[in-house]
Amino acid sequence: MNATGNHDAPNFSSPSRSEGEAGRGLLSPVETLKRESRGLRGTLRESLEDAITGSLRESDAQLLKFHGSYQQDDRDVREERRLQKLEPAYSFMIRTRLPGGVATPAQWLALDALATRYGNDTLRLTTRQAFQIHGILKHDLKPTIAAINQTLIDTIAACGDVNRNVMVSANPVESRAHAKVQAHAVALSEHLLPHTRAYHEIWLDEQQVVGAEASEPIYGPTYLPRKFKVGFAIPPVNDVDVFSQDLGLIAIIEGGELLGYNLLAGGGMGTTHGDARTYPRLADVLGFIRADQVITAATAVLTTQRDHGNRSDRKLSRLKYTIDRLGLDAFKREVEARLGEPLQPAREVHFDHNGDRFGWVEGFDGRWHHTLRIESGRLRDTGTVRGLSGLRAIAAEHRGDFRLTPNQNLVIANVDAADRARIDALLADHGLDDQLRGATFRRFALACVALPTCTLAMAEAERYLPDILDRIESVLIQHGLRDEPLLFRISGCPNGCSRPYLGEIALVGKAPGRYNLMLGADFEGRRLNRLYRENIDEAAILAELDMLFARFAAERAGGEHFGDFVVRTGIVRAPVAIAVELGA
Ligand code: SRM
Ligand code: SF4
Repeated sequence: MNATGNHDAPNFSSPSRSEGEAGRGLLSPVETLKRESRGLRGTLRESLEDAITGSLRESDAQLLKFHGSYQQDDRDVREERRLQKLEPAYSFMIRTRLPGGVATPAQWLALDALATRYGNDTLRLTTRQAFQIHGILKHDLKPTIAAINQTLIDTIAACGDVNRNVMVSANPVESRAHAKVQAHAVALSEHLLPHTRAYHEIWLDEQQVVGAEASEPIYGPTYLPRKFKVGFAIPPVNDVDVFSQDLGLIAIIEGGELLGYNLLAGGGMGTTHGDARTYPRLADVLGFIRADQVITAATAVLTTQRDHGNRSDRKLSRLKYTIDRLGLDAFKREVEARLGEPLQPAREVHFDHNGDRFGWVEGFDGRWHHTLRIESGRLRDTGTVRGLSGLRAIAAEHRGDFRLTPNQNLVIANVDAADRARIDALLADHGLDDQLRGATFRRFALACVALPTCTLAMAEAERYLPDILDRIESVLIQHGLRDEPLLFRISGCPNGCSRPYLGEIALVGKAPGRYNLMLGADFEGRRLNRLYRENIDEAAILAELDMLFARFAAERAGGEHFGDFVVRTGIVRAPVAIAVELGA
């Protein structure tokens, strides 16, 4: 074993040259790993059976992601354990695949039971409408994944260089077309699943069929160069932040009928501090497709990225960089060639906001939907707020379903009018009836997981959110801005899991207690923010916000949003807006 307690493993930081990738230089080591993994099997079985360590071989930890799980360790005790010459306190996070975030009460109850039995007594709702369970020990991974599958949810391709969880606008309130969009998302998610049976063999004890290793009709032997994300938006709500997706589809609905979608490509948030080659980017509008073209058009975009994406430098391998390298016109021509016909001109659309709408709303069919604010998407029982128990009690009686929102909140959906009072009572019993208290900006706040589980975190996010919200709230109140809707997002590193570059105010972790302060996105998810102050601590953040809120309160024009204000007044340089006016 090496110093971290892992088995001796290939060195994943040094690239190797491989055949068949002419013109792209050295292949990243992950490419070789995928190619040689025998359809994502690797030596995962052997790694799981090794009782000497709580970790997996490094190569298997990489492959595990394609099966929907990450190896992590408790970073709070990492140093202490190192001094004691103990291996890190390893555990695993499991992420579900859950297109559109729709789950039945039975599925909710099963996941809750697993989080309590094998996990850390919390359920985490993610920014991509999935569940995460943290803190699973190696020997419990297989029973947990098997049990998730028994609920008819799986974790295939929830992580890894494949299509990830497909997002859909969460609230089925206004539109009859919502169900059709949701069905498209499910169909696309299924269509883009890897074909390997590795998952079924390793976690569900399916017998391996001889010769079944090789065939991946869509992905090929090395899958995608990097993760690939799809989101379906239903205007006027841009809750999925459609411009941040590798592939965005904006539903075009007329007279209640779904006509098709505007097709977008090339969004992405992740950056690396100090590496100017990396940047957040908004997706470009490619054109309009008919509803019956969803699968072919999405496959055309995905396979263009498969064949043209950068496979040597993983920092530059997302679709956004491929488009910028090829040029948008060339990229679009390639997609059209694969689609077999030209894209039609994009249709005009309008978005109002990219947040959630809270409380009860009646849907078009007379059923009711209650959107519940869940801070950072973390459900746990603490003191008077018993989120896990409360939702368990509701799931035990609920006859509709649940919808996880892209903003880490939860819709208790499809409730009969007669059942509303009972749900309200259960929410109150568990301290969940007061989640919208305080200044308005609190309800829009997003925080990524960060410490202690995220291996990449440079600073706190989720655990810091309650404190920083309290402090920013005091400053807002001093300036009479208590009721100001304002998008605040925080992430523990520049990877951007809370989509911070679309926050009107965002903190991006640099080091413990230090953040980059970003300003100037809009309220609809159509404009990126800009760096305003680099690497500052809490005192400096609050001092800056104090000064900015004072100016905003005094100088704002009409009902102007804060993000628009800082751009109009030149406090930050005008960020890159959505360049193409949709439909123009
Ligand atoms: Fe993320 C990696 C958590 C949404 C960009 N993300 C991670 C990992 C797995 C860290 C790791 O690689 O070891 C984090 C696990 C933390 C933990 O302990 O749970 C992690 N990402 C999350 C979640 C749970 C954040 C949350 O608070 O909800 C979200 C899970 C989504 C899901 O259900 O699938 C999550 N991640 C996002 C988003 C937002 C989105 O997709 O809408 C982004 C920005 C959009 C994008 O991809 O451009 C995002 N995560 C990243 C990146 C940067 C990718 C890049 O292009 O550079 C990484 C690091 C990487 O891939 O190397 C990353
Ligand atoms: Fe971890 Fe960084 Fe993502 Fe936060 S933004 S969850 S710190 S990878």
